[in-house]
Amino acid sequence: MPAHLLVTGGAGFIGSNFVHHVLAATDARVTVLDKLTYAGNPASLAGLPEDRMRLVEGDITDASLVDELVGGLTGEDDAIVHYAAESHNDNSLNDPSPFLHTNLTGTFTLLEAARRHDVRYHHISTDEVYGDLELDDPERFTEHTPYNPSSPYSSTKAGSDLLVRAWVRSFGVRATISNCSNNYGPRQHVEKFIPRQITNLIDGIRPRLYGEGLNVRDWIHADDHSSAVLTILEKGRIGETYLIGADGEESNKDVVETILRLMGRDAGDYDHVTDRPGHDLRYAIDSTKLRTELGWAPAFRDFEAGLAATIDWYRGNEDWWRPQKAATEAKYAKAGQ
Ligand code: NAD
Ligand code: TDX
Repeated sequence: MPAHLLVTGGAGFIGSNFVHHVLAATDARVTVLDKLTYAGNPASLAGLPEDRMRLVEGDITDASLVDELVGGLTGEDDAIVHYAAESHNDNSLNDPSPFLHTNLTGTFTLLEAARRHDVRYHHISTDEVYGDLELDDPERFTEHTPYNPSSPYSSTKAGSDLLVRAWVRSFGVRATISNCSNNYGPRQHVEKFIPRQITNLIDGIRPRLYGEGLNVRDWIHADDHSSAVLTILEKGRIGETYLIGADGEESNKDVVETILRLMGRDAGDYDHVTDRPGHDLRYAIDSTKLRTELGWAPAFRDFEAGLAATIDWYRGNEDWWRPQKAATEAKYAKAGQ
């Protein structure tokens, strides 16, 4: 059990859910390193115990700051958990440059510090590194699926995973990697699919479906992602990759129709808009290794109940998302989306 974790990107969506989860489930202390980009929000960490959580505003490519923070992880089980990233595919199509800087140079900077100080490192990645599947493909992604990323975002995540593998093999860095499917839950930025549609409906705007909406994503609640990462930190084998998923495949069309129904609207009340260039068709995770080797299982098994709770969260936390909404929609409007 780690005593002290350095969580990069802890003011973002999944990182903040992990910080909440760790503080509730363990006695560990957490230092968050976050640049507070447009996607980082200190309010996501509000109310957490001050004696156990510290937020450091800074860039993961700042080698001297990273060295100082990693040098503070002195316990045998202390660890870096690396969530910080540029995370949105649509943004990566408009301007890939920050994706290379943060996702590649940032990971390199953290790995070098982990190597210098011999600190355990866990790398958070995505199923998008594997490319996409046909709708009727009976196989799902496993740890053995070849890398085949489609977008600037997913290619930089794939590159960062490969850096980790090389640092394990060449320098003996004590690292693990996890590749997770699409997350939903509280505190997700309104640029992402599910929060965008929920907050559109709150604002009286019709949901926007890219293309035909037949693309499939494999949804997992962010809290289940957190419990899986904690399990890997505690029981994972060094050098191994674990896929995280909760058997949550849904087409985008079905998700939009469910959100509309849960929000008391007609299920057909949405618009089709310009498709995403290079849009991956389907992601699907086979998480057998994580479940059988490490004994992990998701707690959120009812997607519709999880969506209903997420809708409630956005209804009850307008102060959190409102400041981002107009600028996000203005960006989409320019792209015809
Ligand atoms: P997010 O965009 O909500 O949060 C990213 C956080 O990283 C923000 O707080 C931001 O301020 C911070 N950050 C960005 N650049 C930084 C830098 N240079 N230095 C320090 N901090 C910086 O992203 P998210 O959706 O929470 O994703 C978190 C991680 O999980 C990413 O690595 C992403 O690839 C991975 N992931 C996401 C999903 C998903 O469904 N969202 C699925 C699988 C994996
Ligand atoms: O308005 C929209 N309409 C729409 O149809 C938006 C914003 C998205 N979509 C579609 C595109 C995707 O098929 O919904 C699906 C989900 O879109 P995003 O929320 O942008 O997620 P995705 O591109 O699947 O990537 C997400 O999951 C994997 C995260 O953003 C990544 O960080 C993670 O690696």
